[in-house]
Amino acid sequence: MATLTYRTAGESHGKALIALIEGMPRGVTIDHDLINAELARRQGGYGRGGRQKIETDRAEFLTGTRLGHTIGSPITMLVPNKDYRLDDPEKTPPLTRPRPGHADLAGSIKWLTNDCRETLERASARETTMRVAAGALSRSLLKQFDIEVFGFVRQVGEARASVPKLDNQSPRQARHGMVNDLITARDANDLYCPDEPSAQKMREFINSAKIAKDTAGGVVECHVFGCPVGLGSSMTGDGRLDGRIAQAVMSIQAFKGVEIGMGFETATLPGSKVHDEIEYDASVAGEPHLGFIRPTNNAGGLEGGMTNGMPVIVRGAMKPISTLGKPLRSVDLATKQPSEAGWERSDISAISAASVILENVIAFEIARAMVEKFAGDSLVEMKQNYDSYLAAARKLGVTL
Ligand code: EPS
Repeated sequence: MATLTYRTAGESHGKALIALIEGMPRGVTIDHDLINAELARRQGGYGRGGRQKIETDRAEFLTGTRLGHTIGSPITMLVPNKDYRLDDPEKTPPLTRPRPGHADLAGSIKWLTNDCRETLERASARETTMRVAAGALSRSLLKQFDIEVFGFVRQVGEARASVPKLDNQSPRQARHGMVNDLITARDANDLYCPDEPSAQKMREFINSAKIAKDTAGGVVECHVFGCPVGLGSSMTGDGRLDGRIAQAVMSIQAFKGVEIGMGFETATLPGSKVHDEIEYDASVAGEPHLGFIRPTNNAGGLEGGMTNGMPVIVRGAMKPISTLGKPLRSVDLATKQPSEAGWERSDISAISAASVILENVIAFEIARAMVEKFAGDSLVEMKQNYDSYLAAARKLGVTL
C-alpha cells in the first residue's frame, strides 16, 4: 500500500537523533538547503535558551538516496548531539523532583524509576529536530506539485498578529508573490511573526516572563496553499485529513489545543455565518479549487475531512515551557517530601520554534495524503496520476 510514514529516535543528550522515512517515491530531488535552513530556523527565535548555542543542527542522509535524489528505499537522516552526555552520570545526575507540566511525574511512575531523567530525555522538545527534518524533506515532494506551506507566530500573551488573508483565488503566480512577501516579513523578524508591531508586544511579554523567572507559550498558525481538492477521505475516521492533522499537531511537545479554520468560533455562530458559499468560474479551473470558488474560508480548506481547494489553515496552542526559573511546588520522588520542582537548562519561550515545527509536521501530513491519493513508486508515475485525476475532475458534469 502506498503510504508515507516517519519515525524518530534519539534522546536529548544521547549520541544522535534519527529519522526513518518510508514510502517516499523514487526520483524526488532533495532540497538539502531547505532542510538545513528549516533546522536552523527551529533552533532560532526569540526567548531561546543555551542549548541552541551549542548545537548546529544539519541533517546527514545515511540511506535512501543516490546522487541527490530519492531511490524509493527507506531514508534515514541523522543529526548528532554535540551535547552528548547521557552516559556520563556526573553530567546527567538523577532528577527526582518532577516539574509540573512536564512528562517527569507520569513517566517516572509509568517506567518505575525515581529518576525523571530517563523520561525527560525522550520527552524533550529536542526530538522535534527530526520532525522538522522529515517534514522539510517531504516539502521536496510537495514542491513538485506546487504546494507551499507557511507557518508563523500568531499570538503571545494578549498580542495577536494581524496578517493579510491570502486569496487562493488569485492566479498561481500572484499567490506565490503574496506568500513570498509574507515569508520575507516573517524571516526578517526574530519572533517569526510577520506583523512587527504585534511582535514587539510579544517580545515585551516574553521579557516580562524572563524577569519574573517564568515562561511563555502562544499560538502558532500554518497555511498550506495549492492542495488539490480531495486529499483525505470522509469514508473512514482515520482517513479524515483534519483528524490526522489534529493528531500530528497535538503530538508536538507542549501543544494543548488545535483549531482548523474558524475552529472553536464555529460553535458560537449560526450556520449562515460559518459555511463558505460555493461559486463556479470556469476561467480559473486550472487552480487547485478547479474553479469552485469560496468567497470565505472559515472551513480552513477542509470539509468532510477532505481538502476543498482552499488554503488549509491550522492553529496550535502551545503551553508555557514547564521548566521555571522560579520552580513550582512538587514532591521529591525519592522521599515523597514536599520540594521545589527541579531545574534544567531550558527556554523562556520556544514559540518561534513551535511555528517551524507546526509547519513541517503539517507538510508531512499533506505529503502523506498526496502519496495515498496519487500513489506511484516514482515521482513520474505520481505526477501522471495527479494530472489524470485533475483532468477527470475538470470534466465533472460533462462526461462523468
Ligand atoms: C530543546 C533542547 C533542550 C531544551 C528544550 C528544547 O535542550 P537542553 O535540555 O539541553 O537545554 O532547551 O527542551 C525542552 C523545552 C524540554 O522541555 O525538554 C530543543 O532542541 O528544542
